[in-house]
Amino acid sequence: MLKDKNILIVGVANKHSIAAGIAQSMHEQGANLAFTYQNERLKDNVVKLAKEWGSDVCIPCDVADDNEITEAFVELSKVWDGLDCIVHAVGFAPREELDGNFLEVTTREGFKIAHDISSYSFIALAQAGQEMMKGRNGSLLTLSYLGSQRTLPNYNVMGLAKASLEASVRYLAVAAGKDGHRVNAISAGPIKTLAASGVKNFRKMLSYNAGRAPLGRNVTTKEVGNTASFLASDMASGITGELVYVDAGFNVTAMGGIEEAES
Ligand code: NAD
Ligand code: 0WE
Repeated sequence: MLKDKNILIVGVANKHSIAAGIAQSMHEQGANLAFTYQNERLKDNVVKLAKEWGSDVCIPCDVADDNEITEAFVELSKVWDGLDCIVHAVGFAPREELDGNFLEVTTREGFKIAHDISSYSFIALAQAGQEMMKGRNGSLLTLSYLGSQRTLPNYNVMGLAKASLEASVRYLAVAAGKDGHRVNAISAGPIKTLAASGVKNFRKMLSYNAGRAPLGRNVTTKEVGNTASFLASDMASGITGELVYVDAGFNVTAMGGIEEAES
């Protein structure tokens, strides 16, 4: 589905990352892959994984830094003469923001960081990638979560950042549409990744979601990856500005746990 497509994946930390499931699927679909890594600590992980996906293109890029973003595309343009797709699988808020009452734990600085890393960075990558994507009818993809649309305990300021990210998918779809590019997001169900580790009650959240989802289970990074492959492929040439749920159907339900309610 992705033969001869050049795809940059931002957000691999380890083999459990959603970005790793996306890379695995896109590799199987014949894509040429390149990767960025956040810092030196993650470099060896990413280099080793990239090799398994047939890639030796691994470039440092902390998305908090404009110069690193610019420099990453300078490096990428040395190995590829064009780019068909950017996958943005990055999200971060300071840990203290994600534990406790929203009204009590939210700070100006935490709000700023969450929105900068989790939302603005997608726009920054889209801008920096424009030159290499010219004339290729490319696609931009990001990862969101239901906490953008509904409240749940502790997701807090990340919910606001994801709402902002989803709105920017729509604005970017219009802005990049004039060049023939498509912009979409996948809203994934909860998955045990590095970003999820250390989140209070995450195991409980997984079993809560599995118990209430129409499919009666959680999703895998590979399932998210397969949807990413579809959205990046020409099979999805009519889809842009869209949010696709890959969550075993959890988001369409309500009254979960009714069996346990008092009558
Ligand atoms: P992960 O920890 O494997 O990936 C998060 C990535 O963000 C890491 O690779 C990390 O290096 C990168 N990152 C953070 N700050 C960065 C910075 N300043 N510069 C560059 N990279 C930075 O976790 P994941 O769950 O795979 O997260 C990927 C995306 O999926 C995130 O946007 C997350 O919000 C979203 N998501 C996760 C879940 C879940 O339950 N795991 C569900 C829905 C959506
Ligand atoms: O988007 C995410 C992960 C968000 C995240 C997680 C962390 C933990 C470690 C962002 N920043 C940080 N910063 C850290 O220091 N998810 C969808 C997974 C997730 O995270 C939650 C969830 C779910 C689901 C946090 C609280 C409640 C639910």
